[in-house]
Amino acid sequence: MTTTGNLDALLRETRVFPPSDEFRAQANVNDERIYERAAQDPEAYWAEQAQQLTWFRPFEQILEWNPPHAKWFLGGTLNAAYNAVDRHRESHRKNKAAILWEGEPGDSRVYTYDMLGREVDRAAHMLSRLGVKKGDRVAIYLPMIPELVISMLACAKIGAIHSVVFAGFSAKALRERVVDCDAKVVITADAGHRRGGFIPLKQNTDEALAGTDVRHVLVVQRIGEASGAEMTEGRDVYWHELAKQVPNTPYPPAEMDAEDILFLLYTSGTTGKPKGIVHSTAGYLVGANTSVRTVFDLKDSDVFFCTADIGWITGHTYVVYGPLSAGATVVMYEGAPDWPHRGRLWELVDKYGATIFYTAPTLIRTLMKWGPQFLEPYSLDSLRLLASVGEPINPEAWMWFHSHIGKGRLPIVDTWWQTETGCAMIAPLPGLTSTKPGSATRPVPGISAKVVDEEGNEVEPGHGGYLVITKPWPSMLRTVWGDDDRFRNTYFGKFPGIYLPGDGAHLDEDGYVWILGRIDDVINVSGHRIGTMEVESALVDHPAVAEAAVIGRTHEVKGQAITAFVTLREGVDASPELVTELKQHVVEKIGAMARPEEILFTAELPKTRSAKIMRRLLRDIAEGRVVGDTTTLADPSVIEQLKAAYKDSE
Ligand code: 7RM
Repeated sequence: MTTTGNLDALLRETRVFPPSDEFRAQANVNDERIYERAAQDPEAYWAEQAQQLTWFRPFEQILEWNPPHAKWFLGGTLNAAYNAVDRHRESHRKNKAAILWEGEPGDSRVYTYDMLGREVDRAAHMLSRLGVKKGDRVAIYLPMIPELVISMLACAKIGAIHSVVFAGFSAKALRERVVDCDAKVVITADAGHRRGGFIPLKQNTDEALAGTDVRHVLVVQRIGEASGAEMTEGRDVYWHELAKQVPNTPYPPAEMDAEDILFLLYTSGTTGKPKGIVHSTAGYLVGANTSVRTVFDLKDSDVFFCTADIGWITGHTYVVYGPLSAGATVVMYEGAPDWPHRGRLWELVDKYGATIFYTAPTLIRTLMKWGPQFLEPYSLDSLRLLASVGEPINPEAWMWFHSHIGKGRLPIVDTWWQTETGCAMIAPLPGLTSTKPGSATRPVPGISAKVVDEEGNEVEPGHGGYLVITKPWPSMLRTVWGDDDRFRNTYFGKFPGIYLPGDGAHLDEDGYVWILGRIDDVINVSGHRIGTMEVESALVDHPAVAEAAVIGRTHEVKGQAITAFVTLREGVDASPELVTELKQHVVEKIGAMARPEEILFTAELPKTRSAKIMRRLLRDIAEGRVVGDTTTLADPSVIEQLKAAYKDSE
């Protein structure tokens, strides 16, 4: 397996940061024996954690494992919205802030648990009025506004399955996701704010839905007339208008089976078609709830600020289900981190007194690029814990986060996990674990992660291999929507009964895990996973393009940037205009985050004899390395041509 060129530098990292006595003393978890206890009997550990939820009917069996299919908490019934909101309305938290929301233009709203609960009830009545029933799919294509959370919880309350589609996705991407899960209703906004401009969400939705079976579109008015949104009679209805037509009464929570599906979330794979990752109600919620209490040390007094968009799994778990199920207060921000100024996030930390701040390495690298002077006006004194997710955090970025945001005193939890795992899997426990900049440290209690070689044998400390999870865990994906074979092959095909995340990892001498990135071709741009095939398909869709290969190359800020190698059809001439047009085409087909950083025209692509494109060689070229093994290459002269083309482009 290839590893990144940074590995040697990474492993020279010798700094170790033990928890402070002060942090340790107050931590939710500060007894080392938790690891051993959980390892000896993981089922008992998870059953104990499950007691933190409110069950309508207690479960009778903890686990049924028919690899690769797991069922957790069998016989139990519950409701996710009841656990995230209503149970707090019946407690001392009734009038506690659940959501502190800030809009991009600076408008703000506060929802207490009681207020949030009333909105969720109203939205559940609205969806029900639109014909949504238990088990139906509802696609949610909204910006980071409170109605996004309300919509998700309203689905959960009814027992409908939500499928949130990131508002940065294009009409085509939305259509594909809506069609795949056969959504009955789509919830969107007239438009969304983005850096002072608008994202035409309703217009995209109209384009996406042409010819589909979607019955209704529920439209939140975020912008108003300036959005230019048009309503289709009989299909579309404004949220605020329907809200007036439904009863202002509690909506009874659907009694869901532990294994009923809570949501789908589409994620890029190595083939063009995104996978609808299926999450269960109880297992997912137990995972989310446990991890906020253990990894994030969440207390009743905390204000949790996770900067991820809810369109990604991090937002699902750490803006919505984790902190709300634990009765915390969350900060939710609609806009870009540098809009209208570079201090925006720190202004929000101070304004709302955020205590836990969770972000991605790409943001930290951007902050590093800007330099620390924009932090000067802010105290950041409310913060007590920092966290990172989405890609490997390089030690320099870790140290910058530690010194400039953490003022040298806050713990940092680097959390490795995936859409498929539901919650953090490899991460420190901040009251116990000594951290090393760049390492996610070790598996959390109840998770058995290992690093294995090609044959599936555990590697010795000091070696690398495939990261695997050897035992089922509550918040694991249950299947891929409509494609159980794909679930089986992708995740359990290599080592039977053992989950393969698709990341490479190195185990150091202390048994700490260092994640090396994807072993397949999925590209990670600023924490957004993008499949090479998705981008290639979008390029080839353009009439000028014959063939395309895209790769992720190391990028200082985004983690990875997309380089596309394109072969044009005969008779088409390469030009700077065409480069612009192709980039725009990808944006239209997939979304702005998939825009290639550079496009190189080439007469040939390097291919194996069985005609598979060798992306590994393209990565070598794009990163200026000595080109690796070319023995399987059909036409070795291609490499020289490509190198010349790449040089010309610089
Ligand atoms: C939560 C999330 C998953 C992929 C995963 C890794 C990479 C995520 C870390 C990380 C190193 C981390 N879900 N990844 N977290 N790599 N250290 N702390 O990002 O489904 O969108 O992506 O992201 O490659 O497989 S995801």
